[in-house]
Amino acid sequence: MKILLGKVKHFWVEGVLDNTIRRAGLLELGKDTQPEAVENPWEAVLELPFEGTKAVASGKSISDVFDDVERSVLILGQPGSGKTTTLLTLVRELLMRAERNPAQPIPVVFHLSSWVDPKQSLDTWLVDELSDKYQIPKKIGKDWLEHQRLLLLLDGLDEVKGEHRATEYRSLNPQQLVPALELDDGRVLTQSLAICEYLDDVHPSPPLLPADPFGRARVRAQAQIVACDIHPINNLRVLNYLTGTLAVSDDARLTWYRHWITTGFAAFEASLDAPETGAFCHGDAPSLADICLMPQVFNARRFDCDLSGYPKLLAIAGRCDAVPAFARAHPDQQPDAG
Ligand SMILES: N[C@@H](CCC(=O)N[C@@H](CS)C(=O)NCC(=O)O)C(=O)O
Repeated sequence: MKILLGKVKHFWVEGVLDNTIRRAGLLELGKDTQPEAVENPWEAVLELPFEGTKAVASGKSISDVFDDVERSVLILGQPGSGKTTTLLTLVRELLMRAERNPAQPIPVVFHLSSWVDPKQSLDTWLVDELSDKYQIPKKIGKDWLEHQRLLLLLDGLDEVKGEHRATEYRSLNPQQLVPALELDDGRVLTQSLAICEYLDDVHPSPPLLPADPFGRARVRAQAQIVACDIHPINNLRVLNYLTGTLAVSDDARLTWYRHWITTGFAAFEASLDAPETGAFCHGDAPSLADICLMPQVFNARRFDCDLSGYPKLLAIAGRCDAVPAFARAHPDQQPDAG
């Protein structure tokens, strides 16, 4: 482990980072100093799940920020804006920690540009890189990865081909659609309704479906108005097919979108005119029906659909908005959702 630490330090910190800083220093000669431009050279803003965007306190070290975000961070910026320098500054601080305390994982830098074989999994590529670039025997590299002895720092994400990312995901979901749920044992489930029912089976409290057969069928029917009759025909690939292959205008595409939302919502609103409706779609607790309804209300608002004809549906959406679990699942709180 000490040898690996030395290699990371020698190559990345002394070889790349220190040289970059030296070169930047030379280029700066003869220029005015602008302390405000370098006060936080690596990042000014953090996006945290559940908390949205936050300014980074000035003077805070990147390793402290890294700890604050539970050691999982994606550094974003335009090409040339200093992502690699930021990453390597983090490496330097983490190396110092690992030198002081051998129980700390060793930070290791990998450059994703060499991950070119679409059939190769990320794990296999990491083991190969540890062997090729750091001369760590594959058996040992695999063991360190499995036992989380390494802190993986991946540079060059922009250079990974979309095709490769797609191929990786295809192994999880051959349909190439989200969501896919990978279980702890590696098995994968797809299709959101199937995933929700699975989660309901394994975490029965609070229930997503009522106990009585009629109630279960009613909630499933409401969920399916959205999941089977609105969503599939308004999905991104369908919209792209309309404007791409069929050369439909943007206006016509919007008309299409709004038409299927309002047709579905009219049916949903009618379904709420029933004694089983309570504060939520079925009774007084959220169910699978509310879970399916809410993202569609978000979509409808995003596409400026006129929702004035669906007062019951909107009242329920307002109550869902006040439930913390819905707030946490809101698309604004999902930085990786495109
Ligand atoms: N019936 C599938 C549909 C999945 C689906 O279409 N997901 C959307 C995101 S909500 C997607 O991946 N769209 C990408 C596309 O249309 O290309 C399910 O319920 O899981």
